[in-house]
Amino acid sequence: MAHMCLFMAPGSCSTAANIILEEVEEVFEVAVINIPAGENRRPEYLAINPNGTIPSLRLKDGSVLTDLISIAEWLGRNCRRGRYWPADPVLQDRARNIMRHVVGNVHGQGFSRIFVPEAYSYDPEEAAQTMSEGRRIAGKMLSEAALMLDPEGYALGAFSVADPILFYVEFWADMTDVPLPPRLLDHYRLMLGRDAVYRVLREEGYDPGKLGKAA
Ligand SMILES: N[C@@H](CCC(=O)N[C@@H](CS)C(=O)NCC(=O)O)C(=O)O
Repeated sequence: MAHMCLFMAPGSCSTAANIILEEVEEVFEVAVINIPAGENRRPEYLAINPNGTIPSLRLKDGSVLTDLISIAEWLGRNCRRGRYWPADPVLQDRARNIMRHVVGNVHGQGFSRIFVPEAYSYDPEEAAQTMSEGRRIAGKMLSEAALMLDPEGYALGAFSVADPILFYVEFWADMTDVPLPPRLLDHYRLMLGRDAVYRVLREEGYDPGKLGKAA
């Protein structure tokens, strides 16, 4: 049977899916999609994921998951006997709320404005203003995220798939000098200490030793 295949771009939100696949110890293939070159809008990729977004995860049976949160939850539930997806419905609810807040608000409202200001205005002169608005929103949404976590350690106490989801926006904050609230800086550093995170960052072209320094 074929291995799973992750369609990804280094340093993008697919880093979270890459980390989860490593954490659950799945053997998987990687297909790099070059977003600046428009590969995500080519017919070959749209046939895999009609949204043209990454990540996508092709499962062993050939079916494809096209949404980061679905990918995280599916891997958490179905790999390593579900050890990284909580059994308690209240914790599942918290995990989904954290993941939705990260993807929809921290990323979708904040970092998207920083990384793709042109998606918000056709006027190039407005780009700087859009990016600065993105930094403000990302900071506010990160502060809200901090309140959703357990007081210390991983987001839900024990490690779960919600943690790599939180990690990718903490990583982006580090890369763009958006200050992290203390609770998230602690979480980010905890994640940087995990072997799977170290391996994925190296594979994606980053030096983990240089990360997590900002106070
Ligand atoms: N709702 C999607 C959004 C993922 C997303 O925004 N991915 C970005 C990269 S971080 C992307 O594919 N951007 C290219 C585009 O939207 O054209 C998900 O959660 O999987």
